[in-house]
Amino acid sequence: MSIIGQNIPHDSAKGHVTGESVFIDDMPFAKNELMVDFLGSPFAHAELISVDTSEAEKIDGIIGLFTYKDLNGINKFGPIIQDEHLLVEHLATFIGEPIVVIAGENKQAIEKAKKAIKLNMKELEPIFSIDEAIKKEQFIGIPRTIKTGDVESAFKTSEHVLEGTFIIGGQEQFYLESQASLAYPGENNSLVIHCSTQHPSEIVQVAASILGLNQNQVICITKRMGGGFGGKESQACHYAVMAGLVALKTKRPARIILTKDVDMQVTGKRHPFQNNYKVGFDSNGQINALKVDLFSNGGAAADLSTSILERAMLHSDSAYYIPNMEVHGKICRTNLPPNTAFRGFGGPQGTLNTENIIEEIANYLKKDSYEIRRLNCYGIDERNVTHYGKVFYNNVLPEIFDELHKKSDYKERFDSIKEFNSNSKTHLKGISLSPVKFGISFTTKFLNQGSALVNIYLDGSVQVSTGGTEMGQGLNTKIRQIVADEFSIDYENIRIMDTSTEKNNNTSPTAASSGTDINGSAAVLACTAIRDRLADFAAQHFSSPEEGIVKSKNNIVFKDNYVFDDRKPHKKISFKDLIPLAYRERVNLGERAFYQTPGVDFNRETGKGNPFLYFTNGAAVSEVLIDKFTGELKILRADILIDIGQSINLGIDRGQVIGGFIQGAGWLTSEELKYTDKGYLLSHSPTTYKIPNITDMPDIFNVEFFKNEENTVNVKKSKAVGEPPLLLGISVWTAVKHDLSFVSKNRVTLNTPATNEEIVMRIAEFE
Ligand code: MTE
Ligand code: QUE
Ligand code: MOS
Repeated sequence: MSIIGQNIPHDSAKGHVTGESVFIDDMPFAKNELMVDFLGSPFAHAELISVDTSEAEKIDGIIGLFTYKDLNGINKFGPIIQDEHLLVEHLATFIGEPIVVIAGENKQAIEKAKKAIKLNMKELEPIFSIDEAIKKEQFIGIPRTIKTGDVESAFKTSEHVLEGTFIIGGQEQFYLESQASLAYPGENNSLVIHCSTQHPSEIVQVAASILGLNQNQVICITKRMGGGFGGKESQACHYAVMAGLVALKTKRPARIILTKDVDMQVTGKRHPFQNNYKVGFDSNGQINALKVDLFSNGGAAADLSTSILERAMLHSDSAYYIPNMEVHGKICRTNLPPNTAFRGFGGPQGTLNTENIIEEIANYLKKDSYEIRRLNCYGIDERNVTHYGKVFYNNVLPEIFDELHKKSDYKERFDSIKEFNSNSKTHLKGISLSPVKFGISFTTKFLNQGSALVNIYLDGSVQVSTGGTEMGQGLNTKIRQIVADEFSIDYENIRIMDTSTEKNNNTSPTAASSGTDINGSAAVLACTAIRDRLADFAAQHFSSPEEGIVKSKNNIVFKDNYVFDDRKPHKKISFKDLIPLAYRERVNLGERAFYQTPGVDFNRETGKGNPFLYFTNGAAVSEVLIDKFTGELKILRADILIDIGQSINLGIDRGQVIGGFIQGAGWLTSEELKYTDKGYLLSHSPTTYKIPNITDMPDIFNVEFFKNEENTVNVKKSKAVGEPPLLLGISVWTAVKHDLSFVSKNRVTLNTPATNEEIVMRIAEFE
C-alpha cells in the first residue's frame, strides 16, 4: 500500500504534547544573551519631533538603545511597495509603530527604559474608517478593475435590481506563538536569525537591506511556527531585523518575543472591507449582471494589500457564472497597523460579499437560497468562463452541490425549520449552503517556484530540506510521505531538516496554500533525479549477459524497501544495501531540484489570464439556532463536502478542514475588533477577543471528501487544502442571515461579525 493518503500522525504530534517540540523561546539561553524589545508610538498619527534616550541609557542592565539613525542600511522596506520604516523617522502612522529598539539584560530594565525614554511628539488628525479614507481620498496603490460583458446595459434588461452596502470585519490571526526571533552574531558581520516566519527569505532580504549587509551574510532558520495563518508572512520580519540589529551592534545573541497583547496591538490583521454592490437578476434568481466596488482597509502601509485586494476581486464570482460583471477595488490608507495576509488572502472577503448578495436575492424573491446558488453555479461545458477569462476546467461544483444537498437532508431540514420558527417564541433556526471555489497559485507569477534538497546517507537514511515552513499545517509530514513514496522506503527513514535559507535560497513564502504543491513537487524532482542515477547503477548491478539480461534502466523497480530488475524480481536488493554499493561506484547521492508551476500567467493591466493552476472546491451546509432574547448562537449541525483530490494525509487534511471551517465561522460570528476613538485596540487578548472554542463546535459535524479521480494536475494527484476550508465557515453566517429573514418583513441587512450583540440588535430593529 502506498504511503500517500495514509493517516500518518503529524510530524510533531508527540512533541507538541510532551513539550519536546522546540519553538524559538524554547531555545536555550546563551550566557551573554540580550533581551530585545521596542518602544512604539503612543499615537495613531503624530509627528515625531525628537527622541531623548539619555535617561534610559543610564539604567542598569540597559545595553543599547537604537533609533533609525543607528541603521547602517536603508530604513525602507515592504513586500510589494517599499513604504514602511523599521523605525519611525519623522511621522508615526499607527499606535505601536516602533520608534526605539531597546536591548537589555532583563525585563525589569527594559520596562524602566521604556518609561525613561522621552518622546516629543505632535498629534495629528488620524483616519480609521474606510468612509473617512474615501472622503479624504487616502488610498494605497492604484484602483483596480476586472470586468466582463457590459453591466450597464445588462442592468437595463434585468427584471430586478438590488443595491446595497456590506461591511465585513477584520480578524486577528491568533497564532499561539507570538512573533519571535533569536539572532546570533557571527564572524565578519554575519548573522544567523532563528525566526518564527512563513517567509525566511524575506527575513534575509530585509535584514541585509536595513542592516547594510550582503544577503549571503544572513541566514534565516525556521524550524517551525506555533501557527502563522498569514500573520507571519510579511510581519515576522520587523522583529527579526530588530534582533539582528542588536546582535550586530552588541556582538551578543539577541532574542525578541512579543507578548500576546503587544502582538495583537501592533501587528496587522485580516482586511476589513466595505463593499457597494448592484445586482440584476430575473424572477428565477438567475443573475444577469453584477457590479461591486470593494474597499479594503489597508492600514498605514501597503504590506500585501494589493495582492490581497486582487485575490478578493478574483473571488468575487464565488461559484457563479455571471455573464456581465464589473469588479472595482481600492485600498484605503488608515492609521491602523498595516493589515496583512490571513488564511484566504482576500478570497474569503470577495466570496462572502457575493454570498451575501445571493441571500439578498433569495430574500427578495422569497425563495430558498440553495435554488439561487444551484441555478447560478458554473457549468461544465458552457457557462464556464470566469470574469477574468479563465476557463473553469474540471468543475465538480454541480456534483458537490447535488451530493451535499442530498447527504445533508437539506430539503427536509429547510421545511422543518420553517415549521419550527413559526412555533417557537424564543428561538429561531436557519440553514444555508455555501460553496467554495478557491484558486490555487500565487497570483504573482514569480512566487510560483520552489526548491528542495535531498541527501541520502550511506545507511540508506534520507534527509530532505525544502523552502517550505511548518506552521502546524503538516507540510513536513507530507514532504516526508512524498519522499518515502518516491523511493518506496519507510517513512521513518526520511528526516525533514529545519528550513534554512542556507539550503534553499530565494524561496517564496509558505502561503497561498501551495506549500505542499510547490515544495512537494520540487522534492519529487530531486528524488526522481537520484532514483534515475540509482536505477542506472542497479541496472548494471543486475545485468547478466550470460542469463540474457542486458543492462536496462527501465526495468528497475523500487518497491517496499527493495530494488530489483523486473525480469528477475527474486534477486532483489534492499534500498539500504544498494546505497553503499552505489557510493563505491561514485554515484551522486544528493540532489537539489527546482520547480516552477506551469501555465500560470495573469495580466494585471488587462485583468485577464490564468492566475491559478486549478481550484479547490467544496461546500458546507450549516444549521444554526439563535436565542431571540440574548442573540446567542449555536451551530446545530454542519455538513462539509470538499474536493482535495487524492489526499496525501487524510488525518491532517481532516484537521485542516475542521480547523478552517471553525476559524471562518469565528471570523463571521464571534471575533470582533474593537478600538477606541484614538485607534487603540481594546480587544487585544483572549479575554476580550472571542475565538471559537471546543463548545462552539457544531453538535453534529459531518466532514467528507469528494471522490475526484480526474485530478492529475498537482503533486501526487492532491489538491491544496490549507486556506480553502476557511471559506466553508461562510455558511454559518449565511445561515444566520436566513434565520433573521424569518423576523424581518423587509430586507435583512446584516454585517459581520454577527455577534450575539449584533443579532439581538437586528432582531429588535426588524420586529
Ligand atoms: N494550519 C495550521 N495548523 N496553522 C497555520 O498557521 N496556516 C494556513 C493553512 N493552515 C495554518 C494552517 C494558511 S494561511 C496557509 S497559506 C496554509 O496553511 C499554508 O500551508 P500549506 O501551503 O502548506 O497548506
Ligand atoms: C496569494 C498569496 C500571496 C500572493 C498572491 C496570492 C502571498 C504573497 C504575495 C506576494 C506578492 C508580491 C510580492 C511578495 C508577495 O502574493 O502570500 O513578496 O512581491 O506573499 O494570490 O498568498
Ligand atoms: Mo496564507 S494567508 O497564504 O499565509
